[in-house]
Amino acid sequence: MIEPATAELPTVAQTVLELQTQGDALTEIQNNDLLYSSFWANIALAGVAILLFVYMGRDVEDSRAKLIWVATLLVPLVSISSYIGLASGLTVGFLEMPSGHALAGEGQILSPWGRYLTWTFSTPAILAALGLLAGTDFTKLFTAITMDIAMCITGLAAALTNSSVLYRWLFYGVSCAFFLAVVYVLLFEWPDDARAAGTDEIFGTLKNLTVVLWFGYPVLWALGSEGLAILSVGATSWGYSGLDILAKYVFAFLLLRWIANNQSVVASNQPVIGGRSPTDD
Ligand code: RET
Repeated sequence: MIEPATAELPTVAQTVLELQTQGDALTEIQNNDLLYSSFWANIALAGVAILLFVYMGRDVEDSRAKLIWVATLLVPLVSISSYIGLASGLTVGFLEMPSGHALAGEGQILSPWGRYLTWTFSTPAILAALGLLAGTDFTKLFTAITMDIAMCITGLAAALTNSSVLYRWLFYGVSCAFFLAVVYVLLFEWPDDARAAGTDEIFGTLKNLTVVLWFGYPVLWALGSEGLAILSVGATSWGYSGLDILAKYVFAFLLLRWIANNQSVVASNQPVIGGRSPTDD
């Protein structure tokens, strides 16, 4: 009795799934030179960065300096995993865009959603390194990191929502609000902490680099294939890969070089957990 219904189901499911297998994603990625190179440039760079950063940290002895080094090393480690996920098709899907979106009615649009997911791990590592460098307290570190994770998850939601264009932008707006909370901590809370910790010079450089580059991501989202689709899927992907190269590898290199030469400065600060010491006041 139920046979006719169940017999029909696989046909429908198959039709949907056939368009969405990892193999199809891989073929589409490999056929798009711009997209494929944007992934592989980062895999190669992350590999080189991991080796270089391990080497640069070889003489770091102090436990506080080591913690900053591990947080920084996590950035290319997460990145290489993230980009292998994208290049292989594992974390790439196809979406029909809702009406009102520039790509509505153009069939299945490739969505590299794995990016937003893996930022959930890489961006907290960047903020942990920066917060530890500034010698901030647990409350501010917790605030920055949780707001940042919320930004990434709601960014992922914005990219994957395809019921309505309005809801895509609503998630985008919520993600931007979380982002502003992160920017607030970076611009108005941590500089004072860094001054007290004696790390203000390097912190200032890294803070400026971070704030300027991080603003590029929401702008790119809005202009790219997920948003207004002024840029193609491949161009959007290269945009993110370019920002990633500067925001991750240049950032991490500058930080590690400084840490390797100034261990005693960070070592003299009190641990983040447990708040500030009386000497900080
Ligand atoms: C999205 C879209 C929604 C609005 C905002 C975004 C911000 C993303 C940022 C990403 C930073 C990523 C980095 C990755 C390094 O591994 C999600 C694009 C505000 C700021 C630095």
